[in-house]
Amino acid sequence: TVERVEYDYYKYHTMPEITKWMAQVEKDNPGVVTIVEYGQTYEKRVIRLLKIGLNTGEKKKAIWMDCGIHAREWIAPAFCQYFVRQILQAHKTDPKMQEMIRNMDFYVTPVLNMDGYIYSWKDNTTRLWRKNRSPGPPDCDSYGTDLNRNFDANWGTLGVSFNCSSETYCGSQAVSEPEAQAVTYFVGSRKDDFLCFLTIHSYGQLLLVPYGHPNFTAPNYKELMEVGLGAADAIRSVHGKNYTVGTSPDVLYANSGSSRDWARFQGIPYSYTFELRDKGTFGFQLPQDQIQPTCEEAYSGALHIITYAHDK
Ligand code: ING
Ligand code: ZN
Repeated sequence: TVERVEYDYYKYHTMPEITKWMAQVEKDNPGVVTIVEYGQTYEKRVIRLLKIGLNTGEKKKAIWMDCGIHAREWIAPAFCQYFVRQILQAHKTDPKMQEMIRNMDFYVTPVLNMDGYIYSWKDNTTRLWRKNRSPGPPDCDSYGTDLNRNFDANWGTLGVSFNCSSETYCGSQAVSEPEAQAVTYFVGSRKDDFLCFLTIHSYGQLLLVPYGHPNFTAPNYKELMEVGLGAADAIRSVHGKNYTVGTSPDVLYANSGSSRDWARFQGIPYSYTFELRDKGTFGFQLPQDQIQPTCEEAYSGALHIITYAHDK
């Protein structure tokens, strides 16, 4: 027998380590976890998610979670991995999680922007890379499109740049980027199944609801706020951290082309952006000793939203 080393969920992991971890999770949980390949990055890496759910033969509802759409936000992939471990652990003992995993499939992408994530691990000068790694228009001397400005939701209107070297470059057209295409096709082709669309970022300690464009209001805006405020209460109860809930124009500034807005426009009712710790002390370079508390509180917030959506 081979002795197995425990995976350390309270460290940041490289892309090869995360890919290996995904394969191990699938192997360790037959009948519950399946790896699904649903696209390719610009640099031709296969984009994978973990599908967590029991095959009951019935039509099931679904939960979406993606992490690492922005390369430098390392706490986000760490959270997706923690989230997967927690729901699998809870599934063994907790009747409520057993019920939810019977009724719903959880689709979790630990790292959506794999090219950017790998680039952010390259050296000290690339650690704060945000965008993907596509080369942009022919006359561009920089790289990368902001994937969270590239979705087909009021694309190219507010809080974006058309300068290809900008951090918020929205791309040459809506959904020009293969990573945004992968999410658009996968979720779009099953949009009636999805109850929740949770997209995980850092930093700022925010829970953002649709829409990023001030001319649009979600039909269930009041409910999104109430559920979001409940999630913020749940988060606060774990380690006392305050998360602010609202639309991005209300909380900070307007933006367009986000995956959260796109998902709500598709009819997915509970669509949220999580901005995890902190509020700027360490920013994107959150120390590893904050991974555990950050994940614990965010788990409690995510579960609040997911449980509400399931029970409704
Ligand atoms: N923030 C998100 C971004 O795409 C956002 C969400 C938008 C926050 C607008 C506030 C205002 O920019 C990060 N950190 O990526
Ligand atoms: Zn982000």
